Amino acid sequence: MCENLQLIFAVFRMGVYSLFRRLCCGGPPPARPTFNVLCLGLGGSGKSSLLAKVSGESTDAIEPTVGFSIKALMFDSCFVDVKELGGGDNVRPYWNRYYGGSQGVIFVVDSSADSSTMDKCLAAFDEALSHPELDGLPLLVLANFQDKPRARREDEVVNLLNLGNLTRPWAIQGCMLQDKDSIVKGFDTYNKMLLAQGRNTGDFDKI
Ligand SMILES: Nc1nc2c(ncn2[C@@H]2O[C@H](COP(=O)(O)OP(=O)(O)OP(=O)(O)O)[C@@H](O)[C@H]2O)c(=O)[nH]1
Ligand SMILES: [Mg+2]
Repeated sequence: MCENLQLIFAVFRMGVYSLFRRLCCGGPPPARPTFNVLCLGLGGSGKSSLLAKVSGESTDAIEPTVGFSIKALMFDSCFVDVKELGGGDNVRPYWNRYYGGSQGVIFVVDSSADSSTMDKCLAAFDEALSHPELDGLPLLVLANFQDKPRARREDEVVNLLNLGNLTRPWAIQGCMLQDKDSIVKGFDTYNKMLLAQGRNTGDFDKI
């Protein structure tokens, strides 16, 4: 019910934005494709919070995601429908049920996690990325919690996740919940990768 309300609100905002562009800019904006993207990461890595921040929503009372949650994000160049899968130990075994139809993957990492949590993160990352349904899809790693004093830098997370060995297109962005620009920067890079890949849902400016 809450997810439906969020979706309706996002579509309404897109409608208002589209109308505003038509009235003020003397013509329709260029058609934008839509991409279906998965958002993965261990429980508490900050997936829901980062997505809420990009959407301009409050991040004050976010609960652990049970099952999955979908957020429609709107950018100048495209729409990105992000399906976040809860990262708790009792939810991760079911992740692969939700992989079908994805055109990209975002993986959120708590860069400040202790080494045993990082091992768990690497195992979840390797298992997800090696699944046939996610084969070759563009990857964005958000190295979150950069506000924490012991947070690993981007290059350290690159090494920990062995990103250099990947054959798919990938990018990494250090970010923190308190700095929306850092999150948007990650999406700016990622949207260019999605557009270059050319695989989208086939929907263009649905509203
Ligand atoms: N200090 C700090 N706290 C953060 C940051 N990102 C998220 N948090 C906090 O981390 C907690 C967990 O965030 P969530 O967004 O629920 O994490 P999640 O990955 O969606 O977790 P699941 O839904 O259980 O998989 C929340 O209390 C957030 O406020 C960050 O960059 N810095
Ligand atoms: Mg969540």
